[in-house]
Amino acid sequence: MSREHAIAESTPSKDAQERIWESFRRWGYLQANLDPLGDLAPVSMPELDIAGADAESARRVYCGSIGAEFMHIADRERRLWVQERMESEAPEPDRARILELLIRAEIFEQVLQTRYLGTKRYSLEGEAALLPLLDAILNAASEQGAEKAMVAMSHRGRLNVMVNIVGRAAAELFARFEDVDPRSTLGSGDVKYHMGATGDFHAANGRVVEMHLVSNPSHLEAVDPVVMGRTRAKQMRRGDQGRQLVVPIVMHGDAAFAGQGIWAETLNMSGLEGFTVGGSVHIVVNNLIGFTTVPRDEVSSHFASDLAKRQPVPIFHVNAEDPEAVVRVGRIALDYRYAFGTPVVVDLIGYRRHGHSEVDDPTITQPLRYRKIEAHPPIWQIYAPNIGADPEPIVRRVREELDAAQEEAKEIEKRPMMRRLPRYWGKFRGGRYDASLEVDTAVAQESLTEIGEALVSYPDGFHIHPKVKKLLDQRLEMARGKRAIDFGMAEALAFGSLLKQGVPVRLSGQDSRRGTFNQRHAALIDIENEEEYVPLEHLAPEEAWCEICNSPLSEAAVLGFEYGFSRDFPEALVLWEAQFGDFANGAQIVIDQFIAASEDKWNLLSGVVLLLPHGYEGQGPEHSSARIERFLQLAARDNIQVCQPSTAGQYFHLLRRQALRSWRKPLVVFTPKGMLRHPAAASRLSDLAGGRFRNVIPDGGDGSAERVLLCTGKIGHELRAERKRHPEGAPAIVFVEQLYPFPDGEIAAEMDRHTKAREFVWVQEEPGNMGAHAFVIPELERLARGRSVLSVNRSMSASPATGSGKAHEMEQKTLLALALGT
Ligand SMILES: Cc1ncc(C[n+]2csc(CCOP(=O)(O)OP(=O)(O)O)c2C)c(N)n1
Repeated sequence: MSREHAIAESTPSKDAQERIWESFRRWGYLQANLDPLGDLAPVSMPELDIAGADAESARRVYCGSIGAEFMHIADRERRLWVQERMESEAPEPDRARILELLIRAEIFEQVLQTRYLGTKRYSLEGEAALLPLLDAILNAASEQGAEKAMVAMSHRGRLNVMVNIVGRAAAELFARFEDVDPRSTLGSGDVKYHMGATGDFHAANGRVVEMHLVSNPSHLEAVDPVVMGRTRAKQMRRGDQGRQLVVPIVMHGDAAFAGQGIWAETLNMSGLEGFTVGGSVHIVVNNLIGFTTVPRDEVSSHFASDLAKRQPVPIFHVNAEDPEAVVRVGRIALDYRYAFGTPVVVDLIGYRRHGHSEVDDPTITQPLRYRKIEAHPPIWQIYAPNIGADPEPIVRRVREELDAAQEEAKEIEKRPMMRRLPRYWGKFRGGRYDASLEVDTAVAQESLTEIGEALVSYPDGFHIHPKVKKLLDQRLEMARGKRAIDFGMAEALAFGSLLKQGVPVRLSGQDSRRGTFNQRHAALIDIENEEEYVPLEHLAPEEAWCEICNSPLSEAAVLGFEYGFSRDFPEALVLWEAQFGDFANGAQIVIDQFIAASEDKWNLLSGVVLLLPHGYEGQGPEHSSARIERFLQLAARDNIQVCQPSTAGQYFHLLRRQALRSWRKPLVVFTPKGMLRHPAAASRLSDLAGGRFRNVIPDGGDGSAERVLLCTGKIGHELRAERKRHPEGAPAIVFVEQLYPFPDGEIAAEMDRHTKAREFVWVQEEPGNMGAHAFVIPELERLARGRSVLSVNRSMSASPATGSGKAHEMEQKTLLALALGT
């Protein structure tokens, strides 16, 4: 071998050096030392079987306690940013602070364990480094100018975080371990590890970051879109700087992160204009177990965090037993969020010292791992000698503090912890309905015409689609009272009039800008250049803001987001639209756990509106029913409103009522499909210029009918049309426009008015086991005072509707014939 050759081998060329480093940047995380217990074995990577000084340097950076996954990010600037941070010297950590937090985390759990033996607390032990991690993230956030952190997390370590990071008093928490006076909470409230909390985080720079830990249900990850919606609302309240000022931080379990689809849906929304919050920080509190299930049964890939790689999001795996690395990663993650406005993931790999909860014995399912864990000391006992510190005085001090807090807890009144609403909720209220809430929802005819004219206008030179032009021409006639108003126009006038009154409007749903049924056309599209013009945004200089967004093809996350948004923008009309009402069941967790129950569980209000296209039109099992029965089953104590407006005018008043009343209750609206433009459902301009939403609309008769048909929605129009063909002894028809809160006074009055009526018949298109039947019949029987109550419906069925158009028609005919006795 020549001398030159030997030199070339011992000092690789720049290119060769670069190739070595590139290998470690790309694959190093797979061989990093990430698991304190060594169960997550490094992956064998031939690409990293390299010797030499460069390889050793690169290995130190990329295969130590931090495994950085970032080479899947296409944007070079972002890769270089991570590379630069990884390859530069780690800043000097505040070791005393780290030790203090590690001790606080562990001693807090130990005190709970000894004082409240047998109570579930979902200990953080084994992942105590979460506290220094959050501390580092929040300190960095404060330096970036954050004044508020919206924090979401599930059960694991929640109580610990509440006290040691969010800033709630330990005494207050201990008081709740003693449970509450049961008389104060019968039928409501929630367990302590689901409740939200607010507090202050005092950053090292002397500033305060307001902490808002969001209330959440047991359903793992369901809170993800909610916290994003809430963050977006809080950011919008703060104007242009909102994304800098409010930062979301979300913690996930490893099993939930890998398994729950709603999180994947939420992540997909992160870069969309209508939904972005300018990036979020995610922490997988990865104890390599989910209840009793080990990683090989919970995730198909090496890391539970792999889902995040669907997007150009960096993932930092870090060994939870190297707290200095943890703190370093926290800072990098937070800074990345601020630099690029995308999500970022920290995968904090530790273990779970006890069972899933403390009453669970994990040695039954993982005997070997738990033998290891039992012999493993708590992290502070490892870290303190490493940094040459004596932990005992700190341990003693923390114990004394907690002992004092427990004494104090005995004096605290044991009432359920219900949330107090922020100041912007001052004008609004929840609770039971009362008539004094009603407001005028009519809009003067001239104003409607003026708004209507603006709604059909677009800039000079805008190339409008001929079909849209025709629709706008029709809308102009509607605005001028020369044509009956259809649902699309009624909605546009409701939105437009609210915006002019200063009420913001936000609507999202699949294809909602145009409208699934071609009925909305909120955005006009120039056919030459696809530029968009939204007339609702150009009504008047001082109008409120308006966002009408096409959503991604998700129900759970989008509805969760809008629910969250509504929670922090009560003065706005916030709507979510399902493509067809059936699809709302994809969001059932959000409906059950947040929309129906959050006032009851947490005293948290929302005025979110669900628009659910509903009606039997022969389109098959999945495009017919928005499952009225499900919403009515969820209804109790005036928790939601369930309505089906049968005319455009009713829809107009209903939307305005929702925004203008001070009562903030979720509103479920069954909206029409085929009836959207049907003359029978159209209204006059004067219907919008006068009156208000009517819960009950009697149709026909002077009170002399012998039969009274009660119904809701489209079937009422069909009954009317059929009745016209058979006028002999025709029954009266009563449209029930609001199903919940059930308008019993108005229905009773209508029943009483029909003194000759022998029977009252509930008529519905849905099978007998669906629709409003089960809810309405007992109510009608109660009000009928002995007169007979019957029903006409499709026969009981497992699926909502037939797949055959012809069968549908036959069924519908039979239904009408039975109802009308023809
Ligand atoms: C949607 C949902 N399914 C099931 C459960 C029941 N459950 C509660 S915790 C848990 C395990 C969670 O494991 P992981 O996400 O890894 O968090 P860890 O408890 O280990 O911190 C399960 C299955 C739940 N709460 N939510």
